[in-house]
Amino acid sequence: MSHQSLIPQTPLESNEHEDHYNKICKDYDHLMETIPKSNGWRVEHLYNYNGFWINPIYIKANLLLHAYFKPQPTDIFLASFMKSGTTWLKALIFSTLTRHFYSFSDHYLHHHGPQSTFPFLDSECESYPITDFTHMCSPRLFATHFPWILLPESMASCKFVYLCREPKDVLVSKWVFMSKLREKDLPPFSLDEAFDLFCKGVSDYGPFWEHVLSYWRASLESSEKILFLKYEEVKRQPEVVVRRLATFMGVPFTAEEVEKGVVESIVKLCSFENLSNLEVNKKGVEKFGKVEVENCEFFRKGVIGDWRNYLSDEMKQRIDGIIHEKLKGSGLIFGA
Ligand code: PAP
Repeated sequence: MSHQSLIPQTPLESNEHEDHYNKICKDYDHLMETIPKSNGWRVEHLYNYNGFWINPIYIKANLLLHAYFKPQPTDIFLASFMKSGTTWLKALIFSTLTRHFYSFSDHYLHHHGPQSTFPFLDSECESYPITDFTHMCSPRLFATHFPWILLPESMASCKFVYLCREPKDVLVSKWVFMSKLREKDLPPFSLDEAFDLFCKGVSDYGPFWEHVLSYWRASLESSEKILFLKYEEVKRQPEVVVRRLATFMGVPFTAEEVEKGVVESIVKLCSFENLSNLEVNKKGVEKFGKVEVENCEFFRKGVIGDWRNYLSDEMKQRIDGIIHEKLKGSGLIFGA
């Protein structure tokens, strides 16, 4: 037993901890009474916290994240707006980083859902004390849906992979997902309502365009720290993206690995067709804080352009017009 562990925690120290946490709770209660709220997708209301529409649970989580999360310089964060393809990128990043530990014929991902490979920071910080991540090996992988500007400055020295996706596909994917998870005592949530809210910027972690732009601008300022990816480019050239990811994370593929087809094996392992047909992703369940989600909900169609089956021409024009206006001058275009 170390000398340190023989020293009891003094009452003063524990009071200080408690005071600090109580202050956060007070700040949170005050916020809930003062900041604007609007209709939610899964829960009754979203609140406008520093310009972003956030589920109240994650506002509290954000306060706790700022107060207690201790990033390490080697941490790698996967950030995305909901339904941009996070599950896919989790699988690709995890299997790239761990390629020397698992065989492709009997892989971790054959038995565990991709969600399990990255703690979801937003849920892990939901309650006090927040999860202690000190047991995780380096590099630690975390996922978050928080926009760049809602993250503590201490995280800016870490590496981020940001994944975005064409907004009409995001909207449809999110509406289907959130409708399924919607709290049972709430009225049904129509696509028309979801569409209108999305166009007004009101959806979890929205406005969509502010979320994407927050990381886009940060990536322009520090491209060695933030790798900005698009779902559509991963679809088009998965091998190229996997090689970029590996280099970005500091574990580039050797010529021998390339020769042996390791990149192709990773892409195949993580493909929609492969993952969505695994037993674990058909039957398994993942817990995010208090919310349980069946793994199959993270695999719907996995295609580009499914919005055409849901949105009218008029809806397309309205959303395209908004996105065009919001992204004007940023240099960012979707789907390319
Ligand atoms: P999350 O925000 O809840 O984590 P996320 O994984 O980002 O969800 O998005 C899910 C979308 O990615 C789904 O899109 P869809 O509704 O348009 O079908 C899902 O099908 C898609 N997806 C999941 N895994 C893959 C994959 N391996 N390849 C391509 N798309 C995938």
